[in-house]
Amino acid sequence: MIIGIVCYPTFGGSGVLATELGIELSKKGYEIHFITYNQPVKLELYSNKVHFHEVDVPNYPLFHYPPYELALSSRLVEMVKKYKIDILHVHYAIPHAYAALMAKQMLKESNINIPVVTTLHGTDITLVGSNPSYKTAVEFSINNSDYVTAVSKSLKSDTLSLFNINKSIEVIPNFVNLDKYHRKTANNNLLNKNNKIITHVSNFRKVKRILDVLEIFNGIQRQIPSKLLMIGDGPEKNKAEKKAKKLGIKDKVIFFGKSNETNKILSFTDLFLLPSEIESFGLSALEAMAANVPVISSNTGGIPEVNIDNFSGLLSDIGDIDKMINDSVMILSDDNIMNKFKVNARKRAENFDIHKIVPQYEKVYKSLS
Ligand code: GMT
Repeated sequence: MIIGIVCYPTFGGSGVLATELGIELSKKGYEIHFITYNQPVKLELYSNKVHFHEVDVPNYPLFHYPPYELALSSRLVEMVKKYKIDILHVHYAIPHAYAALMAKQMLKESNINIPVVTTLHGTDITLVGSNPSYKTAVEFSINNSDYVTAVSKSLKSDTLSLFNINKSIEVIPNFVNLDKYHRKTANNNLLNKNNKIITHVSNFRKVKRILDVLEIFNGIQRQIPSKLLMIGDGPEKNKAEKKAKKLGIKDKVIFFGKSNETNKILSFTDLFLLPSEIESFGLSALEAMAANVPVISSNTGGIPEVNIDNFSGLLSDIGDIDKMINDSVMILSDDNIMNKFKVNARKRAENFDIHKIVPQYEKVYKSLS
């Protein structure tokens, strides 16, 4: 089967997930065509089963906003015809599902009926998608896709309550490739072995509550020698750097920027922080758990479907910084407790093993072909 995958080519969870999905499908014999504006960051074109086709968006002085969805839908039509693509799987509704449906319409003129699978990831529904400027188009795109999946029960329920949906939505949770995550035995040169390592990974957007991450770490480091590793980049990074300075913990916080090697950083991490306001799933928490790292998170959206309270980590109300500090210190200060959480975190992550979840997508493709 030949599958076209449309996603954001960035470090965001939906792009990472779509890329890992394509790579895994190619290993299983599918021919995969990624169609997007840049080569996805996690994509290595090492196999003749994986292809990347760039979407070029020519600019023109008249355009205040270059029309990406127009260029994408045209490119999709061209690629479906050229490579005889059987199915388009689009990740993140805006504008991918809309562009794929336009391509589907155009292809009908050539008597090609291409099924469109849309996977909803999170803010395409909860934040951006439900904005009145986009809502009608997003609702149309969901209702007219041939198959719709959501990455958590919580996201499915948000979709049904925010939009007028007449389509069934299947929950297919995100997955992790457990083989990529191992504990590192040797100490990293960067870090003094007496320090506990606390890590946060995100796109540093407001919903991630980055300032809470720093407040929580501040509380931890007062009681336990530790360092905070901040992985990622985004609009709140400047504020976060200023906050670290203001709290007097600048020398204990390392901003790494975007990294393709989070698995290596997680391999020597002791605790992961994810105090988000909104989170449909929390792929970064799952990746931490795969590396035996307990997760201190907020109890919001799909997080409790991933991080089980008092098992793989501890959950708190959004913004309950004091509880998150106390929970972190409780885990970090007792080796027995820490080891129990570490083992449980990996055990919990095994439920989301790539080899268990990808067959669920294959079943969807087969039902449409
Ligand atoms: O909104 C984002 O933070 C980015 C977005 C993405 O597309 O990368 O993340 C969403 O999708 C991820 C993959 O399914 C989920 O793990 C994240 O929880 C979700 N983010 C939010 O809901 C805020």
